[in-house]
Amino acid sequence: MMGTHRTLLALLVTLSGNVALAQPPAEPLSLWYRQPARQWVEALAVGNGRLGAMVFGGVAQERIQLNEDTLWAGGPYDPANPEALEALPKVRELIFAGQYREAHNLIGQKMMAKPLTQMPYQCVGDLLLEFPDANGVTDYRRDLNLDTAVATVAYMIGGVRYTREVFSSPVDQVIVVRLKADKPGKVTFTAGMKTPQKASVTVESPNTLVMQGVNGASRGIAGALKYQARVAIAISGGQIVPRDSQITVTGADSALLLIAVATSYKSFKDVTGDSEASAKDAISKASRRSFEALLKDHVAAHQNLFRRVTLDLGTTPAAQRPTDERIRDPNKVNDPQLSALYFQFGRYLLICSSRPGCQPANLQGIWNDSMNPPWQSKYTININTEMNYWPAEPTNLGECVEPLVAMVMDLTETGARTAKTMYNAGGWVTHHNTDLWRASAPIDGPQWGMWPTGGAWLCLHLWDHYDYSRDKEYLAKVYPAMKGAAQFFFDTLVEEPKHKLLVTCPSLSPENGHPFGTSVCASPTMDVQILRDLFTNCIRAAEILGVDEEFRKQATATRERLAPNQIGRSGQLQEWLEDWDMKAPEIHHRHVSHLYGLYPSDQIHVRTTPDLAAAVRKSLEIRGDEATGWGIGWRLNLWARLHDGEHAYSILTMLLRPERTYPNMFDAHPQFQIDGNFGGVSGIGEMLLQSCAGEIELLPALPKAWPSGSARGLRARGGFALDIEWKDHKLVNATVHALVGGPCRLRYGAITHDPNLDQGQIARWDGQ
Ligand code: FUC
Repeated sequence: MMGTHRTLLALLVTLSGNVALAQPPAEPLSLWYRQPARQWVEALAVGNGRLGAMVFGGVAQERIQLNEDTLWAGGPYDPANPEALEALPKVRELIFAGQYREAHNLIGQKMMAKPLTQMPYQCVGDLLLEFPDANGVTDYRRDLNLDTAVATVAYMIGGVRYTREVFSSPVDQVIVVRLKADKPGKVTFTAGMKTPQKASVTVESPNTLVMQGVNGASRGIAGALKYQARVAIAISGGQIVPRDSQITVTGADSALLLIAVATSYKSFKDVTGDSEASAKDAISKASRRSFEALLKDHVAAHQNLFRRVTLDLGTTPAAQRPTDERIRDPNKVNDPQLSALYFQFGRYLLICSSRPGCQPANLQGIWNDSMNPPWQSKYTININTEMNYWPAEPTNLGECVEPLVAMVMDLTETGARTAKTMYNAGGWVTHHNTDLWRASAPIDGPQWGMWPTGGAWLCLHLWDHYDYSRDKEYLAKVYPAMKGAAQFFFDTLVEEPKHKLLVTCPSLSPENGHPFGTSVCASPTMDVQILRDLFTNCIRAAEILGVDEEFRKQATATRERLAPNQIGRSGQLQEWLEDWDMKAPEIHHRHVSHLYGLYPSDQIHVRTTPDLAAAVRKSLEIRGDEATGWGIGWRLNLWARLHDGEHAYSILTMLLRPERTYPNMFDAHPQFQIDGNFGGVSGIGEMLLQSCAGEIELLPALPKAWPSGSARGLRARGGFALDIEWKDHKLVNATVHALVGGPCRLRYGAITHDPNLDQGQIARWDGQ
């Protein structure tokens, strides 16, 4: 610790003397800094979807904080409360009688999950490298190259240039750290590990650190996972000496560290994996390969996804400055490249936290240094998990949705148990959160948890993946999950006495209290909108697959009996069945659930339903712009869908200020929550291209701040890829690539163009 402070001081003294300031990296899509990270939200994130690391870049001590995406607390469990079923009719009766608080209390007593909170996502621990030679540093720079997904630390001491490179390889399933110096025999360090887990650290002679342990219990659920982390060190030149639980390298020319981590998790119901064998296997395979070979495959795998989209919003001299200074600068109007960097950083984060075969990106993606992170860093599916995946299809990262789809498949199983236990219903249900163990019962308390529509919302992502790819084989695989979600609502929607509508009951408008002392109610607007999408997409899917005529009829008939979207007395879109909005206690609430109809859905649209779109605008004005990171992210997408580029842009600048973006570009809820990053990416995308309401609209919300630019490789529904280019605020060229072929309607302002393209065909249009 003292060492770190001394180094920092020496570094600052050197820098203030203005000697040898590091230059910006050659790759413009880089995050970079002239000092090491002092706190976690300054460290740089690498990841391969499963293995994550935060690189601090200290000179006396490097801290590489490690994560593995299945290291959560607890073990397989089923928290659904069997008392719920008996309480359900009474709860409904109380709600229909307007006795909301009484209904809330009964739900609290009888219907909530046991335990009341789900399991936390936890950290593996740290790899610590201590460097004895740390004084007189010049030219310090650390950076994260988004194009190669490599974090680099470089500095000079006494005429020697030291370099550290770190990446997490999706190909070799190891984190790779290479230390080198530009003079022979200069690499000297001691490696050790530490962890807050129940684990031991030993050395397997001569060159491997081994941490092995078990995950923790949480809220009465015993830990059921074993895990192992291994760090194998290979050197060229010099000496390697193991002692106790550390390994010292002296006088080497370079050192290569391979880090493997594995747990015994196989699935939400199977924890019989062999963590030691998996970790050993990854190390032994990667050890046979050179650094160059590991790097080459890693970069190729990353670029295969990352390079599909380029975005140019213009560049000013501000882009030359270190990333933390740019975020701190309140005058963002002259830094359009920062928005492009934020966009590409978000795509980078999705690639690094959600690759096929891994767990979906949780509230912190895969990056977490705590045993009990905020909201347990779970999957909060009343907005946050969905927001994580908003940019996936439009920014050409469809593969990254695979872990989410796999999680939904798991939830059809656990959620079927919850549907049966709590509601005696068929199909499956998930409430507002889930975790590694796919728990699906209502948690935390009635005002947050008593919301049955989480699984139905996730089904929108199942459909969207088809709609962007038009892959029928995939659709056939996910269709039963969509149908099961609909089945649950066929069985649980009840007739509301006043208007004879079919309603969800009990439910709530996510987390927002109405004027009667709780959020618990019947048929909040968001539920209706989600169910309308679910039924519509089920009907479309069944038609495409040519199946289930009866089911289609039932979905159509049920959809017709749902409540309509309603405009309230203040001209706003009503959040509830009744016009309660202006009397709700938190009028500026961060959630804007009832605006789901405009985004992510398109059942409300400025062209097809202008009155409802105007009501959404009114609701947004009443709600206000200020919110948590993801709250701002959602507002950004909504203002883009309202085609108000200036308002969308002003919201984007709110997201990019230091209150909502940490120095390492992680979103600040605060604390760190990754959804804001992803909401920001999709929002920037929505400003430039919208694929909804049957059209592909070009530059629908282009702000004055981006007069000229281009975006290549964006995707639209129907299997189209698009390149667009604009100059002096006007579209100059749009190129459409038909990946599957079919009709396509392009729109630029009031002008439309309807090319009918064969598969593989390319069409150009200048918007005239
Ligand atoms: C919901 C939000 C909170 C937070 C949490 C993870 O409960 O209301 O703001 O994002 O999820």
